[in-house]
Amino acid sequence: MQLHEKVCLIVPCYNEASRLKIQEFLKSDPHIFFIFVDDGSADQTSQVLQPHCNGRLQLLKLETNVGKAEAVRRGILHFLENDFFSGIEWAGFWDADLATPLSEVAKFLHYTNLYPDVEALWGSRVFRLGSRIVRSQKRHLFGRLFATALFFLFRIGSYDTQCGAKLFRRSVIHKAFGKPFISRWIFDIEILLLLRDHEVIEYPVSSWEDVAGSKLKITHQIFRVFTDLWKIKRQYKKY
Ligand SMILES: Nc1nc2c(ncn2[C@@H]2O[C@H](COP(=O)(O)OP(=O)(O)OP(=O)(O)O)[C@@H](O)[C@H]2O)c(=O)[nH]1
Ligand SMILES: [Mg+2]
Repeated sequence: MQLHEKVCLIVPCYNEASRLKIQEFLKSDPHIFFIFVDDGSADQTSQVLQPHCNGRLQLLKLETNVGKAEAVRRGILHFLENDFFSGIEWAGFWDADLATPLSEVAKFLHYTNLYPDVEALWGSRVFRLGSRIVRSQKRHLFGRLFATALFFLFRIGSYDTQCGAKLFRRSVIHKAFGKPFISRWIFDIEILLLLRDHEVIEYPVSSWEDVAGSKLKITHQIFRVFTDLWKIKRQYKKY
């Protein structure tokens, strides 16, 4: 499937030098633009990216590590503030490991034919006939428990809030990304709460594969996730 309009993807990168499949980005549909955000990596991430970043691929280098949420937000603000991207209607974020392949971008946008007023397209890892989702049982189970908890806590009826592939229409970007997030990893929930009155559609990705080298150890982050949930619940009361 081919793309018929331009889209800009923010790719947060933290110590991704050995995982970045730079050729995949280079050979992707020319309608896709990339802003790689090197989030204070201690490895060669910037050196790997730099030689390729001049037009369609760009590099934003942060001196210190600020976490995925803030790195994505800085990349999105760069998109909004830079005239180079002014003709692009859709922007979003995409995990650097390409667990969601770039061939999915066109399929995401194809959804706008079904939902012409949609303002955010939310990748979702649904096991279904016709999809290929390769994910560990532990992570799948954690995801189901998490989604259930979110429904009870916030009445959010999303199947999967945490897939690292999401697109937003320019009109909602400021509302979603204008202010720093409270949480480091589960900022996706904050976005859903901020966009509660907007049309957000879950797109069940047709391909997703867990890529080795994850920086997120669920067992290490679980306490952080719970405290962030509590902070979000308190802060976003009015939503
Ligand atoms: N900016 C920033 N990005 C990070 C950090 N840790 C991870 N990332 C990026 O966040 C994205 C997702 O990280 P992964 O390590 O692939 O996370 P994961 O455990 O695979 O998560 P799932 O794909 O949801 O299972 C990648 O693009 C990482 O480079 C961090 O501390 N800061
Ligand atoms: Mg990953």
